[in-house]
Amino acid sequence: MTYIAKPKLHHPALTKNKVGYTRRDYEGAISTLCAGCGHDSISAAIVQACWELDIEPHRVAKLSGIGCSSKTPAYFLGNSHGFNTVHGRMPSVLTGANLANRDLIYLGVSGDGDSASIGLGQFAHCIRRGVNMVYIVENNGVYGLTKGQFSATADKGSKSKRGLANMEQPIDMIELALMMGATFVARSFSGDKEQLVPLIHAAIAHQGAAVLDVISPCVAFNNHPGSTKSYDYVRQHNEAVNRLDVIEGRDEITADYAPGDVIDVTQHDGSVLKLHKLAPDYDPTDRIKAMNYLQQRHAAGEVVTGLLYVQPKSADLHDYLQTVETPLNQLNERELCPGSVALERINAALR
Ligand SMILES: Cc1ncc(C[n+]2csc(CCOP(=O)(O)OP(=O)(O)O)c2C)c(N)n1
Ligand code: SF4
Ligand SMILES: [Mg+2]
Repeated sequence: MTYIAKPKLHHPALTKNKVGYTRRDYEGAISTLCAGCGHDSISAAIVQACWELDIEPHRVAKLSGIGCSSKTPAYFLGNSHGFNTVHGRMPSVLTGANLANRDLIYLGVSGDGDSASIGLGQFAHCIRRGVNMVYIVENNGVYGLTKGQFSATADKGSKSKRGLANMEQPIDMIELALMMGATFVARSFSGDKEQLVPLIHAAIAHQGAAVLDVISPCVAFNNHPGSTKSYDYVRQHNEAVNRLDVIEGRDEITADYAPGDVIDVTQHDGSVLKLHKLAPDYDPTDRIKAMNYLQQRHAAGEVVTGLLYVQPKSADLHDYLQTVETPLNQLNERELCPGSVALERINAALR
């Protein structure tokens, strides 16, 4: 059974957000993933972030490919739009949907197999096009759904459950996202909700391609000694460069920071990212330095997490294509069809 609906009845005393929904209104069906799977914690973080952001569920479109990770949209935002695509093809379906209706919030959820193997080209191209989306890679280093083969993000030398060492070079989704021009890039850990929820907040508020690589241990096939994607390994090697508070235009700033400890980044929608620095020299607005830093720390066996890069004055695919403000799917026939006189003029110009 892959889809078990939750009871519809809610306790009348549940707290509602500003748009009148309880947290439960952002949940989905009961998860059928293995107990302890990191992906379930990411679903819970998405529910939390959308509820806290007062997003009306019908304003979100969640899209995924194939894999345990790609099954998770069934387990959150049960009242949102959803599209489960063919393996590795989520980015192109998301791009098409975004072009047709720019008014929705696009949430792409994928796995390291879905995005770093069969869907690698799609991953790269939707980022370089600047599609306005939050792209979450639920990264466990294996193909969980097909019983734990190494994926392309598995570190060289890391061990499989049966003790075999991976001999191939890993693909780092963050470095690739930076190289492809993503304007918001972050890494987190499914076991660190305090870090993950604000990052999802900030990524949703960001206009442009936002990529979140979330290390999400697979308890069935990749949570043993020798794995670099296990709960123990990530807890022991997690090097967070910053902690994030997202201050919405309407929120009061309550956090107290020592001067010089915090970088303020104002995003397109007016939200302010208050980045509490943990690595004093890390500058999340310098793409090249971020890439160098990530490579150095990765070579030392560390998992760098936090908001790794943000371009505050970002643009998206609609800006590049200069599309109209009205979503294309709301234009009427008169607006879409210029008429025979205009067509004749265009044809004449081409003769
Ligand atoms: C075209 C195609 N090729 C191969 C498969 C088999 N397959 C299903 S899921 C998967 C990989 C899933 O790995 P990942 O995206 O990392 O998800 P996880 O299960 O680890 O969350 C593969 C290879 C498929 N379903 N379709
Ligand atoms: S096989 Fe792994 S990835 Fe799939 S549900 Fe189980 S723990 Fe999660
Ligand atoms: Mg995987």
